[in-house]
Amino acid sequence: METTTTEKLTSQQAIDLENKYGAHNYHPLPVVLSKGEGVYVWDVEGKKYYDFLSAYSAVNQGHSHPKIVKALIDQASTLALTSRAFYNDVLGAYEKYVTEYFGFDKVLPMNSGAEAVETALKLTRKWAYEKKGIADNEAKIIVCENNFHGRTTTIISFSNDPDAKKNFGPFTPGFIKIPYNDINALEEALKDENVAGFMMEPIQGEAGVFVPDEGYLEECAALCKAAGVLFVADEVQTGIARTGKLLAVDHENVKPDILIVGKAISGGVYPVSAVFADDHIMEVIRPGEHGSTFGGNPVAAKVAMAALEVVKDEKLAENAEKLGQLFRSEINKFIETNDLVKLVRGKGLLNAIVINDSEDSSTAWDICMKLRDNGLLAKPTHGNIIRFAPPLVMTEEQLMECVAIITKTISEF
Ligand code: IF1
Repeated sequence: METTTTEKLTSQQAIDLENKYGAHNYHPLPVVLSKGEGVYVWDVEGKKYYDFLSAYSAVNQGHSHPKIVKALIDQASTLALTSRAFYNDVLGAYEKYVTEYFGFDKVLPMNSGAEAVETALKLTRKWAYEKKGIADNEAKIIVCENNFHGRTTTIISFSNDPDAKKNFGPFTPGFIKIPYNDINALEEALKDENVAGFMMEPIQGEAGVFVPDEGYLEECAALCKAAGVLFVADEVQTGIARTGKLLAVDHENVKPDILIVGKAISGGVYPVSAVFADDHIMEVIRPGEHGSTFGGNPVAAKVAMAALEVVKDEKLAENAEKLGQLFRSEINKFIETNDLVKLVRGKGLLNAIVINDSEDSSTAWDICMKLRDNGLLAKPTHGNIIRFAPPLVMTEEQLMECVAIITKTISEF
């Protein structure tokens, strides 16, 4: 099949190209997208869909938000990349804007979520040696079972997902795993003098949108403070208004010692991530000790400022809170009439339903295939759990239409 990259591809041609020339590191739902705008995406045949995945919560502001795309085009046409070997006229302004926006003294700009998580781990360890006085190479970081923090070798070292770690060893030592949402387990683990930090997701996304008990975050923060251990919140997926507040920790008035954000900080227009901390922590990183070619580049900086302005201007957190309540109440009504859905859970517009079938059944996948036919795109996280996370710009009318599509589709099973 001779296909130049310019002529219009059919869906099958596009799939065949990916299959032949791309690593098979994903198993995508068979739909080939070619356009995105707001809450909608279109496939190459022109069929329109509601996007209920939002690129794993990276396009909270809606696909290709005009204000964010304009920031990208304007800066890319002016000065795209200087590296940090030199200063530029954008980075400092961005660092001021974004540290005030999230309430921290300093930011260390990176690109992907995993890079920001790795940065936070290195920062936590360095702080432990230089400020807490833990013996060299003895620092330990507590993490939660069923975590997802990215795909680098160190990060999968503390994963318990066999698919994420099989045959990628040897692994990085220095991590202690405890059950999620178990404050006693954290209290116990904190007795180890060599603990430097506790890193967690305020809601476990990939595990299946597990929302911890009310007060869990506050108790974690208090125990870490009492133990002289850094509380590290990974808000790569839960941040940027997704759960009905700017950050998921804001539901409990908790300020982590280190905050990690990614994904929607750029509105899905450009890879941007960031690590925030106050001076007494961030000062342990000195010139030449950490960095990245694209970290904090002028395009990333302008795009992120535009994306964060949209969050405030369009009141996305408030909208996510309101529509999330509506979504869960509508699905709960449906659950009373249908035994295929066990429950719905989540916060704001980060929700998931659990299908009443075995973990290894294909029911969740089959439902997502039917949802696709009915004009809504979603994908199972694990086994029998389907995540529902539309862009936060959705209207109540659009949400109700999506609830109708979801309930009608499941009723037909
Ligand atoms: C995939 C989902 C998975 C994250 C949290 C760090 C990262 C992520 C809490 C790393 C990334 C993405 C990765 C993507 C699927 C998606 C995901 F939960 F969001 F659905 F896998 F868990 N911390 N999550 O959720 O950020 O390096 O990807 O920018 O790997 O398939 P990244």
